[in-house]
Amino acid sequence: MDSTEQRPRAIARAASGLLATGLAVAVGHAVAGVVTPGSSPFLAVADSVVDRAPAAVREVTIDALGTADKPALMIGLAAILLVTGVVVGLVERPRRPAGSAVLVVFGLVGMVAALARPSAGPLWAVPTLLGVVAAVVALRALIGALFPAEAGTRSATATASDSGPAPTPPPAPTPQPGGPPGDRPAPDRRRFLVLAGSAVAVIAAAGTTGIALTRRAADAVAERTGLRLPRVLARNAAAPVPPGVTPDAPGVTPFLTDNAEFYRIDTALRVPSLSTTEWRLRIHGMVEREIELDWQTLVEREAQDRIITMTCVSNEVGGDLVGTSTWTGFPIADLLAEAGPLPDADMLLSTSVDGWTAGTPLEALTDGRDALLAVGMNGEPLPFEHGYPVRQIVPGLYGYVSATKWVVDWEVTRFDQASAYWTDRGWAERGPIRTASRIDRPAPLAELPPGPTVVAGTAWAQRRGIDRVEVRVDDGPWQDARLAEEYSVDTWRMWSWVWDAEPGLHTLHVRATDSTGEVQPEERRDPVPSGATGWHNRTFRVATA
Ligand SMILES: Nc1nc2c(c(=O)[nH]1)N[C@H]1C(S)=C(S)[C@@H](COP(=O)(O)O)O[C@H]1N2
Ligand SMILES: [Mo]
Repeated sequence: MDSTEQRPRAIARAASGLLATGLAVAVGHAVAGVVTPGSSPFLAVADSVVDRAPAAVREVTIDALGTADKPALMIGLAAILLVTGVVVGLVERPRRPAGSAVLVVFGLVGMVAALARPSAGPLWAVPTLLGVVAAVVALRALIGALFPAEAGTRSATATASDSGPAPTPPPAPTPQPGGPPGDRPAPDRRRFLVLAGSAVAVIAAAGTTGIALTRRAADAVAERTGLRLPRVLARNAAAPVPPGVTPDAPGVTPFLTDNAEFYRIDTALRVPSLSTTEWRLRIHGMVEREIELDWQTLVEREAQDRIITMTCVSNEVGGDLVGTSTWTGFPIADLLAEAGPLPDADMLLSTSVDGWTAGTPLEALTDGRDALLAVGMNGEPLPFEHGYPVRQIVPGLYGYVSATKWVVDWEVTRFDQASAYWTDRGWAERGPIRTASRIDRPAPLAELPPGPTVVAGTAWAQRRGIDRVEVRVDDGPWQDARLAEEYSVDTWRMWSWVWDAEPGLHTLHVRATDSTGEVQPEERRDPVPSGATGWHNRTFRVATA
């Protein structure tokens, strides 16, 4: 039995691989719980399998397994991980980190899956990255304890005695499966057991933390999936969108922005998981009556659909922090009226469940515009990133002074008594949206054939509306672009212009005029403190005929 005393048993090596793989999953899951639950490598891979499975396969599995298809998928993935863990442990050697390489490859798969999720950002790579780092460190340490001579972790009693080619100095024994054990040192059992015990402890701690942190989010996801938006009566529907709101040319920006394409701006490192059952809105401060709304008392009111273009104050000239959506919600003016703001109040300080605040002029919320406490976006419950379950939408004001997502508190107050998140950081107290225009096609640096080319884009001046868009080639005269139909003064207005492109390098400029007759100023100013100004331009090379 000498040989089994001396050589690390396969079971110990397999256990090392399993522990390392377990660490990758547990640490990844726990970090994801902190960053954002969907970024858990395990969940991300499961979700992408579900998304990518051909519809037929999906239906067959759902038929065969009923509603258990998701658990079945999880069990399948867990089985793959178990087998992988065993293999990882069996192939790893101190001098030949093949098992570590397998872990890295699996990590890459997890990372790609996480980054490819619809709402992913760069942070979504972090959980997998940390999980794999933890796994490789643990695997190297465990296997090092099992092969102390190779790992060079022991004194040199046996390092020089092995035969065979020794590619790198100092010479060390080369493992020879099936060959005689030789006199390599025994596995360092104590060290191995201590390491394995620590790994088990970390897996247990990280696993339970990860599950606890992601469960809330998973519950909210399940709730959102099953949620029905309040019904909108015909009299509260949005005016239909006529086809004329977009120019009749391929590749133009759509009038309505898909939820997945809609820009996202917030300070939340972790998207809040707030359920409708937890949600409350307290209305207090300078009011006649304090009110507390919950989901039920909110949605029993008459809901409206409104199409509104939102814009971020940080949008650079030509930038894409702007989008148009059909919002389902409840008039903020009515809710405020129930509380009865006192006559000298002039600000609504709204607070998000994550502590972010916005200060909105009460006037903008009560002057008859479609300021909404919104629960739906393009016919769906709000996506989590866009404020599930409840947010504000106020036409004509930049998001930082109006569009509080995950909103839970309204304090009626005064501008001389309160300030909000971005105004505390130097941005303007009031944030009316500036007139802006943008060239969207052709794409930047496009190579164009000479002759007629459709140039197209969008322009916005919420609350005022766009009356004119002009285009200029190089230093030529300003020429009127063709305006698409206006949907409302609160939405962007598309434009197009047919350019008889001549060979050479050309720069196109665009500028808009709002309905008050004010032309966009040429002067370039930064977004800080109250929104960028200046004319957008694009340069194209037109080929010779
Ligand atoms: N809770 C919270 N709400 C917020 C923000 C935020 O950081 N936190 N950012 C605001 C800003 S600056 C903008 S432009 C809009 C963007 O909304 P969107 O991400 O749904 O496009 O949300 C606003 N609401
Ligand atoms: Mo913003």
